[in-house]
Amino acid sequence: MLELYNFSQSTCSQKVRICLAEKKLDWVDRRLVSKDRHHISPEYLKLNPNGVVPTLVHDGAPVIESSVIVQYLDDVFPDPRLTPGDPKTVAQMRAWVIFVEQVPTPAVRYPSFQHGGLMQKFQAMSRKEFEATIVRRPLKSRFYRRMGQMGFPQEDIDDALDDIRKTVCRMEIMLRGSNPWLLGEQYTIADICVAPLIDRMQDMGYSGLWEADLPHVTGWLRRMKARPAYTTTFYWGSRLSEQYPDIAHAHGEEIVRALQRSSGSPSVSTTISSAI
Ligand SMILES: N[C@@H](CCC(=O)N[C@@H](CS)C(=O)NCC(=O)O)C(=O)O
Repeated sequence: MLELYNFSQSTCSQKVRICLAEKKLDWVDRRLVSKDRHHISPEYLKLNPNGVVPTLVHDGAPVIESSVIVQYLDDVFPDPRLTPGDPKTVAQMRAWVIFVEQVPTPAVRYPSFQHGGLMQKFQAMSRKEFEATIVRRPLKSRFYRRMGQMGFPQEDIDDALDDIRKTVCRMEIMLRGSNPWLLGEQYTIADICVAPLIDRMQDMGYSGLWEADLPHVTGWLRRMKARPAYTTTFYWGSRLSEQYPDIAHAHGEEIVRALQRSSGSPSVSTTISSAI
């Protein structure tokens, strides 16, 4: 039996849900609610000591870390295969998965918390309640403390958008030529692991980070969204804008600053091999 402990709106959870849907696997949706702190309850911490979602439980055995989970699923349920056959391309895929974990995954959290309605929850708390909540996070206390109850300094948001811009520039290079997917003809874990992050940025009104000058990224996102597994994953309520309709209000100035910063960076002109 497969059980997935997840949040509907968590990008890491969405990554695993896409993979499960692509493989047409039956799974039990153990949906946790962040505001009720299910993910830091003593029972859940026994499954995932990091106090984060997702966690897959396969026949009673927990598997944690979304990138590990999708690779585990591909090992155990190889139909359809989401890993390339050629070891050199597998190495490229793994390098991309690490890049996605290190660069855009943390970056997307900054605007998500700042503009994604999540701040409202923290602003409504007393200082004492806020401290009591964040101190219980095994890995995230520093992130929450930096955010505080009033949000991140603009400099943090600008740095995060710079990292997203670097990501889409790398994707543009990977997609050049006639590649429909990031590693070529085959749709792989490389596509799955970054898709919920780009979807989130679009949902929050940041598609200006790629739409004007990175047409391959725009085409790739369209192809991703056309996949049935994608529609299953993003059921109603799993996008922030569905809960917080005001989220996508103009971020024009932030986007302009990110594009200006990126125009001086070498990312678009580098070759694919140095890009990942
Ligand atoms: N590296 C972990 C990161 C998981 C993660 O940060 N999950 C977020 C949701 S996307 C979470 O559970 N946050 C809980 C919190 O902020 O307290 C993975 O990929 O599974």
